[in-house]
Amino acid sequence: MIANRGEIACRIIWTCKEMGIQTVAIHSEADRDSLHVRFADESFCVGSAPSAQSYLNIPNIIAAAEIANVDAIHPGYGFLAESSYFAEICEACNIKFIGPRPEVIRLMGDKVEARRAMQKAGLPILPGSPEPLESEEEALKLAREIGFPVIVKASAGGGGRGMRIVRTEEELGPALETASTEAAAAFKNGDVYIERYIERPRHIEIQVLADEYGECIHLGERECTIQRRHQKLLEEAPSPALSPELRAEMGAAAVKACKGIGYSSAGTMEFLLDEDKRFYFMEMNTRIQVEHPVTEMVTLADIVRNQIRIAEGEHLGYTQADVVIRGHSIECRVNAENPETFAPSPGLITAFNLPGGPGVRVDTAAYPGYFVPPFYDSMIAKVIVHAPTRELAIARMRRALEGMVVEGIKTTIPLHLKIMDDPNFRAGEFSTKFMEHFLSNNGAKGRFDAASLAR
Ligand code: MV4
Repeated sequence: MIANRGEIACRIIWTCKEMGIQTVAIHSEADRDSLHVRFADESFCVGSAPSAQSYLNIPNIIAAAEIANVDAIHPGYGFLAESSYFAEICEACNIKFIGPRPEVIRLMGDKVEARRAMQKAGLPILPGSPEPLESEEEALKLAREIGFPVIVKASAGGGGRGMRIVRTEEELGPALETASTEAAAAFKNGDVYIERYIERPRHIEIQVLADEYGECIHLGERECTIQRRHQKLLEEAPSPALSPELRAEMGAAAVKACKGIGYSSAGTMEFLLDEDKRFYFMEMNTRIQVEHPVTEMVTLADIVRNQIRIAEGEHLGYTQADVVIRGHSIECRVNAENPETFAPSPGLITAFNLPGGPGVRVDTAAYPGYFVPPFYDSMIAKVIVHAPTRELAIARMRRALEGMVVEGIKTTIPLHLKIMDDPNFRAGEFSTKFMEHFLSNNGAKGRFDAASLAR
C-alpha cells in the first residue's frame, strides 16, 4: 500500500511494478481521477479532500490496509512518513512500515535529542544547548558563551518553522518567546534550543542506505541550498562545493552516525556547510525525499527499490566501493504557482506536454485535463536531468524546461529558466541567501516576459 498521493505515489508504484509487487492506492474524494489510483492494482477512498480526513486518517488507512491484506505500507514523504505513531500502529497490525524503526523516527523527530545522539555518534554539531532551554537567564548565559549571532530553533520543528535569528542580547528574550509560542501552536511542543548561527551556509545532505543488520553505505550528497522560505526550489548532485575528499569525509561521518543510532532503510543527514567548508549536522530525515532522483541519476541506484528490499529483510548487498558518482544531475520542482508572487495556482491543466530526449526524467502525476486540487502541496512535476558535466546539465535543463508545456495554470517554469541563466548559479557560487538576492535583482515586473509566462 502506498499511503500517499501525487508524483511520489506514482514513483513508488513504478518501482513496485518493476519488482512484480501488487500495489494498493489510497485517495481522497478530491483525488478520484488521480494517476496513482489508475496505476495501482487496487484503490480505496479513505476520506474527504482535506488531508486530515484522508491522507492523515490513520483508522481509515489501516482499515483499507486490512481489507486489502497488504504486506507493507510505503508512506512516501510528508503526511505520515515521519509519524512514529503511525509506524507503531503498522507494526501492531503486522504490516511492515517501509522506513526505520519507530523509536528511530521518534528520536530524529526531536531535534535536541537528535543533536545529542549524533554528537555521541561522532558527528560535528554547532555549539549550542544540550537540552531544551529552561529560562531566559540560561539562554543568555549560553548565548554569551557561544557568541552572537545565535539561532533559536524549535525542538519539535524542522524545515525552518519556529526559528529566530538573534543578533544582540536584547533580541534574545523576545525571540525565545515568539519561537516557543510558534512551536507550541504548530507542534504542540514549545521546547526551544539555541546554537551558533552560520551566516551564509550551504545546505548539503547525504543520502544513506542501511539494512536491518547494521550494514550501511552512502550515495553521496545533494546540494539543496537554493530555497525560498525553507521550500527547496531545485537540487543537484553532486554539489559544486564538495571535493571528493570532503564528500568521502561527510559520507563516512553520516554512515558512522547511522550505525551509531541503529538506522535502517533510506535516510538523509542534513548538514550546514560554512564558508570555510566546515560541516555541521543539522537534522536527519527518516523518509524518502522529494529530491531523491538526482541521487538516483548519478549513482544508478533505485532508492525506492532499496527501501523495499531492506524492508523485506534483505541484506544491503553492496559496499561503499560499489557506489560511483557519474556526471551531474539537477532537479527543478515545477509548482502550480505564480512564478513572481508564488501564489498558488490550482485549476484545470488544459494542455500538457512533457520534455524527453537524452538525460531527461520527469516525475509527475499530472496529465492533460488533470485538475490540480487546491488542498495539497503545489508541486505538480519534477524535471530531472542528467549530463556528463554541470554545465551540460544546466544546458539540458534549459532545453527541457523550454520544451515543457503546461497551460491553464501558472507554473514556476519561467522562474527556473531565469535561475538557469543566473551568473552566480552558473558559477556554483551561492548560499541559502541566493533567492533573496535573486528575487531583488529580478523582481521588477516585466522580467518574466510574456512568452515564458505563457508556459
Ligand atoms: C541554521 C542556519 C544557520 N545557522 N542553523 C533552515 C531550515 C532548518 N532546517 C534549519 N535552517 C537553518 N539553520 C544555524 N545554526 C540557517 C538555516 C537556514 C537555511 C538552511 C538551509 C537551507 C536554507 C536556509 C535558509 C535560511 C536559514
